[in-house]
Amino acid sequence: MGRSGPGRIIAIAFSSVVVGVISWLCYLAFVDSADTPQSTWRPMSDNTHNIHTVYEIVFWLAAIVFVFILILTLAFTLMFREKEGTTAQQFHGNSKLEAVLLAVPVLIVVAMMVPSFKAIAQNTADPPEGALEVIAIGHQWWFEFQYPELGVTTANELHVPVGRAVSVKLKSADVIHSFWVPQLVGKVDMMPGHENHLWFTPDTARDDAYLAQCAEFCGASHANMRFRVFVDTEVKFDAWTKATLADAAKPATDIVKAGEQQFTLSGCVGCHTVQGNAIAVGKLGPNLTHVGSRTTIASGVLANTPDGLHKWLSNPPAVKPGSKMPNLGLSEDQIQKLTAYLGSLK
Ligand code: HEC
Ligand SMILES: [Cu+2]
Repeated sequence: MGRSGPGRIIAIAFSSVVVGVISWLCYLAFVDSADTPQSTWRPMSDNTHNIHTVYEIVFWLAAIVFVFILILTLAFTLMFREKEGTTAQQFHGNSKLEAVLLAVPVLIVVAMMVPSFKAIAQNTADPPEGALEVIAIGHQWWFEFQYPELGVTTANELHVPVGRAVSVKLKSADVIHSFWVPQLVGKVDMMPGHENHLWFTPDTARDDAYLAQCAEFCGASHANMRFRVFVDTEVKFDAWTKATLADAAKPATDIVKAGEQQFTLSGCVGCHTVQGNAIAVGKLGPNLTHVGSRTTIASGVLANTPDGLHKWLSNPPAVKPGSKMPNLGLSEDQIQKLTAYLGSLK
């Protein structure tokens, strides 16, 4: 049998210190990651608060079990190791211990189950009256957003007002995608031929976007399928809605005018809609009516700058493998004109 008295105390103390150091290092790594833009430890809506409450309970219960089991494993290894004069022995039949070993895990499971069921009920309940309706459609590899109530269609950047519930219908134009905004809501699959739903009420308006992405493998550029959610003040959201409903800006300079012509000549109009341009009614790619007012292009992969546009137009599949926008073999001159035109579409 194992050693007694001081030997045991030393073994337990030593194990506690070792496990304490390991846990502390884990904790430091965790604290470091908690403030990253997609960290679920910073919930910013009712939906993610509900999820986070469960997550925290499970996390800390698991942390206690982790530390406790690790200390015992290490301490017992030291205490009951074979030494000269001692031999290992088995014992069995300790009803009290067995009862405890059964009761504790059951209590832990119940402690996780009750809040889980509550959160599931809250997050899958019907959205509140007066929620803003949005239809989100997953495409390989970008997101389309329609607001039926406002008559707005846009892509890759979702604007919502703070404090109002947003009810999202999820669809797909091709394969299965998944809608995930770690700090606001998710994740729920976007299925072809089947409509899913989710809703959330963002609680904090801010200028920085909430980063989001497809969370279901959907092909070559799945990792390049991101989107951004802007939670605006009511005033800002109304201004955005108004600006987005308006037709595209009319060309004001020669190069922009040349760009608009190039947009037709290069066949861009067949895949892209530009509201106010009677022949630009394509639906295969994102609506470009106000592309100039988005912060990024190609579903969050490039900054929306002349450089970014240049890179995209030079060779889309080089930026996003498998891109459904082909390399159109544009000349430098054509790219310059198109970049000026797209930049003017505020
Ligand atoms: C065959 C259809 C097709 C044609 C033709 C086409 N595009 Fe696209 N375009 C797409 C698709 C699809 C995307 C989305 C790609 C992605 O993000 O994966 C896209 C994305 C874009 C974007 C980024 C939009 C955003 O909000 O992220 C711009 C800008 C753009 N196209 C401009 C053009 C221009 C300019 C032309 C003409 C020279 C053109 N496209 C021709 C299909 C097309
Ligand atoms: Cu995906």
